[in-house]
This record gives sequence, structure tokens and C-alpha cells, in this order.
Amino acid sequence: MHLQPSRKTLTHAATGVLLMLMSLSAMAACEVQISAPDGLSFDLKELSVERSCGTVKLTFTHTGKLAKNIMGHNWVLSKAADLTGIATDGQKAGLDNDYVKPGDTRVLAFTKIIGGGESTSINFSLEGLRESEYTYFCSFPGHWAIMKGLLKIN
Ligand code: CU1
Repeated sequence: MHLQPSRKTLTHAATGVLLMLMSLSAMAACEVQISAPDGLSFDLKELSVERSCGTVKLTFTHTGKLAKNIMGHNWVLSKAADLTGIATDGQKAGLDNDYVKPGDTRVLAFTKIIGGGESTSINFSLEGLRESEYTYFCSFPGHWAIMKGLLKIN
């Protein structure tokens, strides 16, 4: 006997796969991963998220080996125009404050400073981030001038 799946069954299966793919892509845009080695660069110069996410989960990994007081990195989000001010004040705040001035309202989101082999995650809200582009950078002294990228909110 020759078994043939009905057209209806096939349609249901296709719809299921489509829904699964859609939810996967939605998840991918709401959860982002970025890393940095024992050098002054992120692996990604650009990150994209969907505005509809509401909240974004960011995981930042230091793929190097050096300690955080030597080659520490963090991920700081701000308007491009605020970068230098945040970094300058962050340097004064020191490693104990993750090179971010406590209560700095120009900082839209940030991770702690991590060293080689470490990883950290944060959740941040897109509410109030009305621009379509923001800058992210590492506020470790000497890193922020070149260690940066672009966050796009679609
Ligand atoms: Cu850094």
C-alpha cells in the first residue's frame, strides 16, 4: 500500500515550522552576544535589536587570558556624543566602579568589567531609547577611543 500524507497534514506541519522559525528569529534579535579578546576590539562592530523586544539580554564574554586590572573590558551603551564624558569620568571612578561613574545618567546600560575567561549578562530596556543608533564602548582607560561599535534599534 502506498501511504501519502494528506495535503492538510503537510500544511499543518509547514505552519508549525514557520512559527518556530519566526519565534527563533524574534529571540535572536532580543538576545545578543558580544565578546572581546586580549586586545582593544569587540568581535562585533555592530549589534542589531528589534524595538519590539522591549528588553534586550546582552551577554558579554572576555575570550582572552589577562586579568581585569590589566586588560579588563566592559560594555557601555550611550549616545555617541556622551562617550568621551562618560569615559573621562569613568576613569576617575576607577576599577572598583567598573570605570563608570556611579549614577551617571548618560550611561544607558553597562556591564561590569571582566577579565579573561569571564562572562557577564545584563538586561536593559529599550524604553526611552528613541534614537535608532547608539554607541557602545569599553570604558577601561585607554580602550574607549578605539574599542567601540554601533547598536542599531530597528
Ligand atoms: Cu577594554
